[in-house]
Amino acid sequence: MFRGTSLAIVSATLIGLMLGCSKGEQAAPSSGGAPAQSAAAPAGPAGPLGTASITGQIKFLGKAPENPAIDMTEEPQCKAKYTSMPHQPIVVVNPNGTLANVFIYIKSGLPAGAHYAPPSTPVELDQEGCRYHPRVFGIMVGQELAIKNSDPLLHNIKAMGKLNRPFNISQPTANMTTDRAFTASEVMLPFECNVHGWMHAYGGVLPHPFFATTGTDGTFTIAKLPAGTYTLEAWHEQYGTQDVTVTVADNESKTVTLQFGAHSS
Ligand SMILES: [Cu+2]
Repeated sequence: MFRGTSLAIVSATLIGLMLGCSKGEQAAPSSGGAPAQSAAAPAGPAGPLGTASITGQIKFLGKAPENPAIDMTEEPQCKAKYTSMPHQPIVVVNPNGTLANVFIYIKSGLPAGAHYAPPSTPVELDQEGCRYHPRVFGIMVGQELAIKNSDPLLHNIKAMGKLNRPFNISQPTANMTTDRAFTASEVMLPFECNVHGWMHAYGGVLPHPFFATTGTDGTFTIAKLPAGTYTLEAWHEQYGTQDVTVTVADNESKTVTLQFGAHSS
């Protein structure tokens, strides 16, 4: 899955803590005890939500590598959507020096046996301009993934899970949507297009709602956590993973800064 064999030297720093400040931006299932709609959701009491949160930023060290260009000559309808040669969005460094498309999630520390019902809203994975949008995303076990084709041409999406059953779906025309869901946790589950070799996406499938993906400001928020000690993992498709342990109390918000960087050699 990873493109580089040598991972960057990375460091994690706990910068400090801010009290009583929970942004609450993380998508989470309603805490109102809404009934689970998914057949994949096992019966049992709802997993605990809390008042703690972990926020942070993924910083990028060094010089951003140039991403491979995509030759879309064979697909003029996609090529026409770009004013210049598009590149694969593998290493996306934001203007503020942070890294986008990093998936951050609670790897361990939740109460054993805790069950969280997936939200009823699907995650959308769009194929537009012969690229996936988003390239990196999180989804809960049992939550619908709405796979959409916004291009007037054939895409064939292939999910290459090891813990989830692989699938291969042909979408020959525009505005087709196909729904799928996943039965097992898997970080990360790769997707690719059989027609366009440059199309790649990665989904983190989790049994709980405590995950986030960095965007244009490189920040993340994981909210509504029960008090506890957690292992937080950050994943990037080129730079691999790094873990950090964070302890939060009720009503506490801690800030974590992680650093990924281009390896120098
Ligand atoms: Cu395609």
